Amino acid sequence: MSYFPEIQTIQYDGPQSRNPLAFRWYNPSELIEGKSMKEHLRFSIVYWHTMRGTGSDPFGPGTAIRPWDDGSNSLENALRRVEVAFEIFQKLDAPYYAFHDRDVSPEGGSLRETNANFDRISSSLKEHQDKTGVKLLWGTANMFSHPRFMHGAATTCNADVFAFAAAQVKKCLEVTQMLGGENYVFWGGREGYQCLYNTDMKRELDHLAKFFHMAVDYAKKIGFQGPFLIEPKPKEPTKHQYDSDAAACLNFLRSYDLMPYFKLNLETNHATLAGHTMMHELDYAGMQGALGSIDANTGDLLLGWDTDQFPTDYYLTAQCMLAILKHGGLKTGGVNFDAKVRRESFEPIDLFHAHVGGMDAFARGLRIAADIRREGVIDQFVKSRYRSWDSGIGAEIEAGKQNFESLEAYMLEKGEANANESGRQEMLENIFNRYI
Ligand code: XUL
Ligand code: CO
Repeated sequence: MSYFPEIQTIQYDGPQSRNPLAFRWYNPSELIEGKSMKEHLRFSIVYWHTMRGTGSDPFGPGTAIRPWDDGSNSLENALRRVEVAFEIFQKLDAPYYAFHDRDVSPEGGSLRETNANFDRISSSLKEHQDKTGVKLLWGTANMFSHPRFMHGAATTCNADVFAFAAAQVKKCLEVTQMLGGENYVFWGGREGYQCLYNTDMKRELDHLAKFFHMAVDYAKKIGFQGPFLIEPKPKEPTKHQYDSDAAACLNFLRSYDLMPYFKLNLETNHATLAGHTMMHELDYAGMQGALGSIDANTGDLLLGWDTDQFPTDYYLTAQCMLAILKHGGLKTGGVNFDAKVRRESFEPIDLFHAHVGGMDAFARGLRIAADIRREGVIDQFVKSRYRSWDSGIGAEIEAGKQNFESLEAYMLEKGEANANESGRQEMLENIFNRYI
């Protein structure tokens, strides 16, 4: 049975295509820098927005029409969603998907019942994966929606809630492994604070680290190979999120000896909420060997919250792909569309338009980034800009052969530093434009 009989599997149709449901740039088997576009981009569709998003906002209920969903919490409804989801994944030719435990399976009256629901649904997910070849990019536990997590999950003041969260992650890790998930993600939705007057920050962060070490120990025990990924985000829902940006996450991970087990899952809209560009976050994580995966979306510069829009801007996607290629590409990670259709785009077909556009924008970004790298003009400029470090005094400083006294002697002798050169920002921005 098909839920979208009028939609065929989306095909590559070339840049001249006028078919809104065709790829103009994403040609999965085409080689770029010796690797297929499919392997570079590793597209993934999220269960939460695509299958569970209703279009509700703080001012009104959902608007989305989803004929297959009866709105109930029943297992039958959840199982029907699995069928629909895999038809969407397949028709979009997306190799991966990602979920929170509670997106796919309903919470029961007790943890035991909740876990039984999850077992039932995950065996259906497994069947559908096997049948279609669609794979799980990552799993994660939703430890932010249920009221029990009001004070946090791993950083809660309530030890019992910590225990509940541990049990939940244990189960979700087992299911992720059973489904062949290639990563496991932590986004600390409630791991932060609203007010320091009532918060023991040190204790909360110690507990967060303890929680992650328990996850590492359990992963080792069951043989889960994939990296853990932390997803930085500075605000929403709490006033201060502990995992606020790439630098804060890496500082935390390093302080608590967690660096070997964790990488980052960077999200564009989270980067902008943190006051950074996505390119900055990617480059920062990449230079520390911690670039794991990306949640591909975009914010709205006129709105100060996490709007999770589909990415359509070639500058943005080219910058992302340039940074990703620079750091060796996505290994176990992927381009995961943590993005939702607008409340006004309430018809099922909008889900297809949204993903086709996002996939094509990233494919175009990959092509642009590869063109920029092939000609190497920007790389050469950067290399030349730092050439004073390649020999002479610069090379000696880098090699640790100089100190304050020797540098003072050097400068006293010389009298003045060599002249500066222009940073040529405008020229470089113009050069970037050549490839767009
Ligand atoms: C929240 C967000 C999450 C994570 C997974 O802003 O991005 O959906 O991606 O928990
Ligand atoms: Co996300």
